[in-house]
Amino acid sequence: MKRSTISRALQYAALAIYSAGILSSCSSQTTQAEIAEKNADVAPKELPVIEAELTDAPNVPAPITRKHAAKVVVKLEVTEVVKKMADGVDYTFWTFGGSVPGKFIRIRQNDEVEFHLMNHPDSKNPHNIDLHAVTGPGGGAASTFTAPGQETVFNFKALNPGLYVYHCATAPVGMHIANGMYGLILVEPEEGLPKVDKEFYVMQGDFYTKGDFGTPGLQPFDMQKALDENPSYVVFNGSVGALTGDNALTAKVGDNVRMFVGNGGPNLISSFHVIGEIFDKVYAEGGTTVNEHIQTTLVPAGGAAITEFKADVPGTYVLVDHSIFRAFNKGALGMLKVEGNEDKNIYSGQLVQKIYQPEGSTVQEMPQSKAPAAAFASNKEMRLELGKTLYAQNCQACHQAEGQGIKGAFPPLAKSDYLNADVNRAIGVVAHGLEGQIKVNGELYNSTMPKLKLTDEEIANVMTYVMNNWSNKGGEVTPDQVKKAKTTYKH
Ligand code: HEC
Ligand SMILES: [Cu+2]
Repeated sequence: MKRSTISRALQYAALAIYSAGILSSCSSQTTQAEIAEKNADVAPKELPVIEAELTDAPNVPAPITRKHAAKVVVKLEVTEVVKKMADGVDYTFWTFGGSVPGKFIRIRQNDEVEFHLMNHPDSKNPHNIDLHAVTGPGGGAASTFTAPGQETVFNFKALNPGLYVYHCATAPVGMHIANGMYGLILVEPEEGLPKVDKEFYVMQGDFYTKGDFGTPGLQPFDMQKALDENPSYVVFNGSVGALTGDNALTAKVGDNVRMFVGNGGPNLISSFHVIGEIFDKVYAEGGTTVNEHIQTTLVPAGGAAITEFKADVPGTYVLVDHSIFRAFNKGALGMLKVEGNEDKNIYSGQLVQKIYQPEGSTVQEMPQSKAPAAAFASNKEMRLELGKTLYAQNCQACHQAEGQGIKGAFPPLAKSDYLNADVNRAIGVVAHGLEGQIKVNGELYNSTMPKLKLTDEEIANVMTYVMNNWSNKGGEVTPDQVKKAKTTYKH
């Protein structure tokens, strides 16, 4: 606040000097451009014209280094595309630029933007855009109603710095947003943002599908669930797993990491948190107020925040909406993998590990699975098919989409030596739950696997699926085998 007031005062002073004819041969181009800017009413302005670099999440365009305003041309194309929502689950997303969230737009305060909205000829619906960075009716929506195969253009001046959401505002607005029509536009302050080592684009959204979480196939939009604000999916960057496993964000120890975090909604408010980190800085609500030492920051629907922290120690840091069922059961989970040297002063790792078992400790129970009871497999092919869905619904939240697990918390099922050494013992684990220490692929786990109320048939299907994926040893598990294994491995 203070800095920009000072810089503005300096500009006005420069302007006064310029007008008085004292500063006749101004040496810096920057100052001249800024003066031309402030002098807009008097002299016609000649801003340099630049085409904006647009990026797909999690990438962010390069920081702006120019010290003057520009005329920035933004060309954004709307497409309606079928893409992955989760493994085996597809959805028809409506997008600004081909993916969810829409392209990241980066401009500078006082830039003049010439905004082009193109709607692909193959689209089935008209669309428009409301940019929260725009001062004017509808944030641009009033000027950009665009039918398939059409293009509209309007200009705006970026008066306020900050991180802003943009979204479609065509009726039914809720449905356009629910289908993924949102993204972020950053208006850098004139003095720029402090330099950091890594910048990422992360945007949350809630999705409403006819089938519940994990139900395979192309899923249609469910208006009733949207009205009830009861999403089947809550995800970062448009799909379950968009930021996990091979798609995880990466950084090195010592990096200052900045995340531009947005929330498209349409309904939910995000309690954005990174497990194992503290935000050194949060630009609250994407504005200029900086809060320090924040654990969880609230990102409203249609709002944003800029978070920053230094990656002090290596490890996998998990991005979540801390409304935690959304993270572990609806997809709102991402990862930042930090590589580099340990610092035992900051984090020691486990120092002690021993049995603590007071009386009466029991294995937890989980509610009944939602798999259709009628599903019955008569051969291995069907088992694999049904098992895949059962896995997505009952196991994936912990053991992860590719069975890779989460180090230190959930053991891998992929290439698991524990599993492959004795399938019947593993069936016992699925049937009865498990607590106490086990070693999987050289790593110790001492946690609790809940008892899942699955039928023998369901266990046979899910175990067949697990055994035939991720480099496990294959084979078919039958309900009869489950029945026997359950009694052999009872604890
Ligand atoms: C709530 C989290 C959770 C869910 C859901 C879950 N597991 Fe586990 N699972 C665990 C944990 C934790 C362990 C290790 C338990 C321990 O440390 O004693 C484990 C252990 C296992 C093991 C033995 C270790 C290994 O890696 O081979 C198998 C096999 C297994 N789970 C299969 C499944 C299957 C199949 C499902 C779904 C039907 C499932 N689990 C659902 C948390 C879970
Ligand atoms: Cu739209």
